[in-house]
Amino acid sequence: QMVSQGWKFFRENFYYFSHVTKTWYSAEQVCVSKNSHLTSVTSRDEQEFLYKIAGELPTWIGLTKAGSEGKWYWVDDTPFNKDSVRFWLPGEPNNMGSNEHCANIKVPSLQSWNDASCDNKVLFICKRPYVQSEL
Ligand code: 2F8
Ligand code: CA
Repeated sequence: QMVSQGWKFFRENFYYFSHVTKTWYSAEQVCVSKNSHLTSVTSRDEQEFLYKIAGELPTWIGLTKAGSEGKWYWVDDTPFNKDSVRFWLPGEPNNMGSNEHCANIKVPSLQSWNDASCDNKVLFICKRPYVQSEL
């Protein structure tokens, strides 16, 4: 039934690289409609896989801020804490204009994350776990 059409497999997960631009939340809604979430990034290898496919165009990932303290968290509920890998561009996150609460992969390099306005429309990446029996 080809449930993985259009998805790329990498280390136990499938990834969907959009060809359309969306705000961060609309992108997450698209991912949820596909039984997934905007991608988390939990290793250097995963970050390398993602930025190489994203290329030169800014691409939302599933990192956003919550609460009065504005703490960063992964929308797929992957823990984001002191032990977590992070791949911010030098000088980021800078919360420019006090209105940058969502993260994207901005450039094709290991350190490539930028915080930007969640209302910006850019490409996005969904991620869902591989479940036994599909491929
Ligand atoms: O120089 C870094 C700075 O570049 C842009 O602002 C000029 C980015 N804005 C957007 O991506 C919308 C800032 O987030 C970034 O910090
Ligand atoms: Ca920024």
